Amino acid sequence: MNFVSSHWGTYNFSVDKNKKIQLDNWGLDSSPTEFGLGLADAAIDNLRITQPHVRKGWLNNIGKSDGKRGQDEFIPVSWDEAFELASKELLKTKNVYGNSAIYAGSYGWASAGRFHHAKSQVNRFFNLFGGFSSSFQSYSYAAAQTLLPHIIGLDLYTTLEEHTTWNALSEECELILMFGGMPLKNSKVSAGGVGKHVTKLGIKKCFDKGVEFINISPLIDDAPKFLKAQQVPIRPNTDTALMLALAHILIKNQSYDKGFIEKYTVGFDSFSDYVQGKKNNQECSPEWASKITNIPVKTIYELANKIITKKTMISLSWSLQRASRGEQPLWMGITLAAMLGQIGTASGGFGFGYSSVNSTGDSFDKIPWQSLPQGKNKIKDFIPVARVTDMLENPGGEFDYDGKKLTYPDIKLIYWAGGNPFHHHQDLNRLTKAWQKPNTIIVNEIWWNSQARHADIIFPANTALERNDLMLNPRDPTVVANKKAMKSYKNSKTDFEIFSGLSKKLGFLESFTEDKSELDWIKFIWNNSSKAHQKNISFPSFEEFWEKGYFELPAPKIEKIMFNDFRKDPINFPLNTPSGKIEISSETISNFQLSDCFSHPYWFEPYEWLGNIDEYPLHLISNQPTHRLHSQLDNAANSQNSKIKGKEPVMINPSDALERDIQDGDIVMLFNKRGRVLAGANISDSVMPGVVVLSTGAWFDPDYALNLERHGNPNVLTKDVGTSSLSQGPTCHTTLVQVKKAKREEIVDVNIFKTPETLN
Ligand SMILES: Nc1nc2c(c(=O)[nH]1)N[C@H]1C(S)=C(S)[C@@H](COP(=O)(O)OP(=O)(O)OC[C@H]3O[C@@H](n4cnc5c(=O)[nH]c(N)nc54)[C@H](O)[C@@H]3O)O[C@H]1N2
Ligand SMILES: Nc1nc2c(c(=O)[nH]1)N[C@H]1C(S)=C(S)[C@@H](COP(=O)(O)OP(=O)(O)OC[C@H]3O[C@@H](n4cnc5c(=O)[nH]c(N)nc54)[C@H](O)[C@@H]3O)O[C@H]1N2
Ligand SMILES: [Mo]
Repeated sequence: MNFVSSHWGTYNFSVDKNKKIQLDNWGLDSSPTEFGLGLADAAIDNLRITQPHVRKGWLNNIGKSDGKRGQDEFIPVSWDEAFELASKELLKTKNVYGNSAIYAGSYGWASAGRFHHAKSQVNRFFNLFGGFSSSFQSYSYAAAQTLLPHIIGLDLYTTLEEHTTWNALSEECELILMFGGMPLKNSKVSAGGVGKHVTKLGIKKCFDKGVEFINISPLIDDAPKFLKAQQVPIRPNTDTALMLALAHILIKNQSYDKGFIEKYTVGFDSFSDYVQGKKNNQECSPEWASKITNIPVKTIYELANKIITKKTMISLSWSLQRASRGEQPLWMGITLAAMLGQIGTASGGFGFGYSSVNSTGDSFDKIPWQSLPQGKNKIKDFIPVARVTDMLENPGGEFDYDGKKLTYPDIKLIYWAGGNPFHHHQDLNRLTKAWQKPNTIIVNEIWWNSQARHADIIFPANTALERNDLMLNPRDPTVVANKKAMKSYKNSKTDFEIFSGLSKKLGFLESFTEDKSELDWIKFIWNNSSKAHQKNISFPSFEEFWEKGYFELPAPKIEKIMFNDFRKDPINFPLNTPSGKIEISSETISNFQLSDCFSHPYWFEPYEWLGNIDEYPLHLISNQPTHRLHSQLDNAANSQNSKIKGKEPVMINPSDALERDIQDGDIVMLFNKRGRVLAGANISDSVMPGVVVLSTGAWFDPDYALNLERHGNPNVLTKDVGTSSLSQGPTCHTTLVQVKKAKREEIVDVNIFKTPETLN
């Protein structure tokens, strides 16, 4: 069978009589992702970059910044010319400033596929070139990545892989308290690819077996409708206060699990003193929390009563920690789960990211598959990934990270492949200014999105339809043979071919390719993976696998229960924390002496929130989009059909709309001191009053002269400041805005979907 695999699912492809690629849902996937079918059209649309391009201003003044990135014209050049220009700049930067002046952190999801994974290709190329300044952590869960090792002794990825499965939960759990919900739209994707979508089945199984769900979220849609979940609207970014009040009730009633706390945790007493207001602080009473969260005191008591009487799972969505002091809700959620005493059983405990992606809660044995060998980076400079603007603005500047003082490298050249900072980064008006500083910016990109339009040299990359690859996601039990459906569109190339061309110019082609073709590499990855695991799994030969198109790993023999060993035997299976236990208070973090993350969970006021409003009275949630993956496929049918008069929809509560004389379908302007954005009004009481939802991922479409974003990209409005000096994660979910109906003369058409004119 012919398959193409992607982060959003696996599809069959065929070629119709006009030689057009047709994608169809895979019959074995019970919840396929509709928007993925749009890749067939997007792969041949007029926004594809058809050959290498160089920015005019840069070419006139090679290797110098002229402040015109994002507002200049492009000149098409041959591959040889583009390789020549790029390799000369790479060499010059290396020789004059050293490899640390090259930033190839290149964050982003790119495409599924183990071999063509763009970041692996970037790493392999730059490690052979002598190294690069890199990025560390993810936009998704940076605060968790730093915090979890301190408090539960597991890194983030292991934590996710260890999650108690839906199957196990459905048997024993009675109540799931969903902080941030379990939006099914988010379970459509998983980094590295999806075989079968299982989250909906998993949640449904729990529901069918009688598990009760409560949705604590500003947005009703965060809970699948069939759950009929109780809705508890909460002011964004105040979950920690609610959980502290629940802890307060448990402490006052003496109804927390003292045996569990004593045996499996450290530092409870100090935390308990804080909750009771014995640390020169306000008591974290339900009345106190009600004022912060806007949840009635009565509801808080009812919630406490439920979690005391039922076997409860505290489920936290990843979104909670992409916010100011994002470490706290996670730490507090784990603390609350510890007080309920079910960690290590299938009755409850805590979950982090059930339904944030497809894989969490799935039943699979993790297999550490072979990846593309990438070598070692000799350059030690790195940044926490979301500190990219700070780095560009402040070369040589000092910053805090996980108890250390580090220094920003001085970046002269940026290379990016497979990510879109003009989608993912906060405060884009700040980024676009800082982006002018380096001498040269090179990107491999597929479409004429803002990422391409803000570069100096553009190498046109191709899509998953144009390559052979292997979908080999360690967190998905299906392995897929991604077969090439069409030849490279116009003059585009694979990232592997692009880096091969560059390494040839730079004299290390042989080390880069090892004389292996695309298919040789795929066989190498398959053969090494299957050889390493043949003791436990009987693999078909590569040829059989390739012919059939997929391979399903055997179902695991036991259902995973997170921390089950630790619970059964904490002496022989201690956690990898200094105490060997769950750290409700962490001496390590306390010793860092930070002003924005203390020794135990703590309520910090966010830098912007509904409890303290001035000019901008609405909280903006820029959640993950339903109809695309971030900015990917925004140019395809599903996402385009969801627009309102060409703009990204913003969800507004009827009372907020009425106050502003906004009708459904109006073009509105969202603004704050960081920027102005046009969007289309979608009036709905799914969202609570005081909150607006503008999903992330509309292609950034700035009108620089008007200081206006024409399309609906929320990152013009978000603030670019770290979660805390501990993790330095992104805080996109902490943003206040004002919204008004746009005047006729303020409405400007979207321009980003028009093919730019290039200078021939
Ligand atoms: N406001 C706000 N901002 C957010 C978030 C939020 O919740 N709110 N979420 C954040 C999160 S969690 C994340 S993970 C980030 C995601 O941010 P990104 O991962 O950067 O977003 P994508 O749109 O997936 O960008 C991938 C880019 O790679 C290109 N591409 C795809 N395949 C290939 C390939 O094979 N080769 C090459 N060379 N290019 C390819 C695509 O065209 C696209 O431009 O966004 C973050 N930003
Ligand atoms: N279809 C689709 N699915 C995706 C993605 C995509 O682009 N498209 N992106 C993927 C990626 S990279 C990631 S990291 C995951 C992210 O997964 P999440 O972080 O879980 O996703 P979000 O959509 O940002 O947030 C989920 C919900 O949390 C609620 N929320 C936000 N802030 C708060 C708060 O302070 N308190 C409470 N209680 N609720 C809050 C919002 O209403 C929001 O709808 O999604 C993945 N799934
Ligand atoms: Mo993410």
